Amino acid sequence: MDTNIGMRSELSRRDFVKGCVTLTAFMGLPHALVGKVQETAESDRRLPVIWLHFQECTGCSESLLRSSHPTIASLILDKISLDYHETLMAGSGEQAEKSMHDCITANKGKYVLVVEGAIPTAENGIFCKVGGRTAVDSLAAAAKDALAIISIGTCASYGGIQAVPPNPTGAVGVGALVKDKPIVNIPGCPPNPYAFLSTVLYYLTFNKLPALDALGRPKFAYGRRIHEHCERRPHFDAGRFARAYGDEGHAQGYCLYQLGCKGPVTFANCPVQRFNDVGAWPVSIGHPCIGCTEPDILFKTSIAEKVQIHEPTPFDGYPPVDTGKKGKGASPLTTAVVGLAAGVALGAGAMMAKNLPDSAAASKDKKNP
Ligand code: FSX
Ligand code: SF4
Ligand code: F3S
Repeated sequence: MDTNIGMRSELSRRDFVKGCVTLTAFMGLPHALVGKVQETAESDRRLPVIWLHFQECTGCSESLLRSSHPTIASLILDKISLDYHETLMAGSGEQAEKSMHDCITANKGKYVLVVEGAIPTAENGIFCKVGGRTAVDSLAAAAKDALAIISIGTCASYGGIQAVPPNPTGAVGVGALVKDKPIVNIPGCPPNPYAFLSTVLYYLTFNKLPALDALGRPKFAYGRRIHEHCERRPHFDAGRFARAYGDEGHAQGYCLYQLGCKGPVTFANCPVQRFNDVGAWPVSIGHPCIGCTEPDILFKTSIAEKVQIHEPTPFDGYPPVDTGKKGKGASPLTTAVVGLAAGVALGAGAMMAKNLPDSAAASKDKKNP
């Protein structure tokens, strides 16, 4: 199946270079590497991809198809040869099965397996069968000769909604079953498509997978907490909160912490990368982050439940503080504390301390000189 939905040749040179610059920055790479990324984007090399679907809502594929930034999407989709994708391919039945078999045989050790959805393991895996095979068997067969696996979405990464207790189908993520292949998790329900697309481009550019965190997520996309770069953070630090949907604070765009926002404990780049290229992300439209990239939070903690903040992290939008010592700017934490202190000076910080859970308030007090 050909996925050349937007050929590079259709892009102006200017848009092409602009797309390469954006992607280089998105991958957290220095500007000096733009040329290398550009070289990859211009090469004829394409990565064979087999894409399996198990227990899920297909939102991850939907989100990828809706990547509405034509320059960037076309730059990367041009680099993928999507040889098997159960919901997009025109073929079905035996023809589809043959297509997967042919791709595996022709590309042994050279294709990337993308898995979308959780894998049910209870009762010999009978809860999900495709082509007469259980998801457990299909995954094992396609994983065997794969170069690497990308688990797209929280379902494939950690089990997602299917794995919520009591988890009747015994749903698990790919990493619980496949132990002998490199696995990159791209969680989110659904994830930002550019985290997936950039992982593919990173591999094609450097011939290796990007650095991962302890939960198997690319650090370039999941290296920081939402709370560190949320546009409502100055309201948090100043103690201005929405306390009910539709109240004055909500209408004013105040911090959503009191409504259960999980931003302080959720690692993702949503406030920076945003969705659908229209500048929106959950918090910007007034809904608390529900921690959709976190295996122990999504659907396991009530949306309204307030999180404990054990490690207060600074907002990256504050300007550096001049300490008067040459060459030694203040640490980012200091800038956060200064921001917090400003709130206290205005009397708002006291309100915040009163309304935060005890440990959060204590933790902030401890850091506050
Ligand atoms: Fe899961 Fe993908 Fe949530 Fe859906 O298919 S991560 S249910 S939005 O999108 O796997
Ligand atoms: Fe933003 Fe949520 Fe943090 Fe408030 S608690 S600053 S809304 S991430
Ligand atoms: Fe998910 Fe929170 Fe981002 S809910 S989409 S990680 S803002």
